[in-house]
Amino acid sequence: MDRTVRIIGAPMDYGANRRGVDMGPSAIRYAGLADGLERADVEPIDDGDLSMPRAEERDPDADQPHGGNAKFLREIEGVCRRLRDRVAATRADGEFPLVLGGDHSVAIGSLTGSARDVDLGVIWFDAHADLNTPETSPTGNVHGMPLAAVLGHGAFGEMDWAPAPGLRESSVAYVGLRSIDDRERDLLQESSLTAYTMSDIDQRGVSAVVEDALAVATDGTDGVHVSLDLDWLDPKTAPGVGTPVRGGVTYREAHAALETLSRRDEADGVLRSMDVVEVNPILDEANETATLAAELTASTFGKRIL
Ligand code: HAR
Ligand code: MN
Ligand code: MN
Ligand code: MN
Repeated sequence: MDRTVRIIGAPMDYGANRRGVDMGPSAIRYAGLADGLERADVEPIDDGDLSMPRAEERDPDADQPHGGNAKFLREIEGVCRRLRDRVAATRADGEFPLVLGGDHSVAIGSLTGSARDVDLGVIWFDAHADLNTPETSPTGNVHGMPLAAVLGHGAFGEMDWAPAPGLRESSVAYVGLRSIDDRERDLLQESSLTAYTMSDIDQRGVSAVVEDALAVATDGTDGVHVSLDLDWLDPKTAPGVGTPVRGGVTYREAHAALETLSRRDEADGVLRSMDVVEVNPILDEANETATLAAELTASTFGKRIL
């Protein structure tokens, strides 16, 4: 076994506009995640799920820190702080944290945990830029805001611990964007983030684009966090997501992308943490999207056809 991967379930749905994504961790485990990792010669250790606070009445605006446009921010802040500490402790033990969402707001915890005491590069596979702030968000859903929170944009109330010194915009690369809100686009264009859209993939092929994303995320950093939002894929392939956007990558393109990461990782061990998010088995038939999530994770760790 090359390495130990510690699976941390984060069944969070507070950042999304619908229930069901909280069942992501069980659905991905049920789809054979551990077997796939073993086939990739990785030793999986399952840490179970983080506990989630109960929101009895589920009033998104109840008693929120700034009464701002960020639903359930108080609950999300608490969960992400605990997740950050679990991820940081896992890295400190020399293990690889694999966070299973839950909605994409969990990335606030995984990124800040992985960036503790190091400079972190990030590759963000997503249809969406997730760069809204409470001020710009058209929905108030925090899963559309995690990168703003960790990069220090916007007012996130008690989550003012999120901007991590080791996370710089110039070390973050998006792959596969195709749905960006107007004010979010302004933020993105003013930033030093690198964004590869679906058009870049159309023109250059996914492997070349991922090579470039790796160059951005490894330049001057100590390692790379991979954030895989399943809505990066085309909804025909991954229907079980809350916010599908047509025109995403195919099944083969997705595997090719993650195999590109794994080949680089085999050469120089650049990957240090990962999250797999936005799987909503309620919106799915036959657990297709979770199965895909498990397969793509195994590809990231080096599972090959032969
Ligand atoms: N940009 C939209 C918003 O802010 C939609 C965001 C989200 N969905 C996600 N994240 N799944 O990638 O509400
Ligand atoms: Mn996302
Ligand atoms: Mn998305
Ligand atoms: Mn405050």
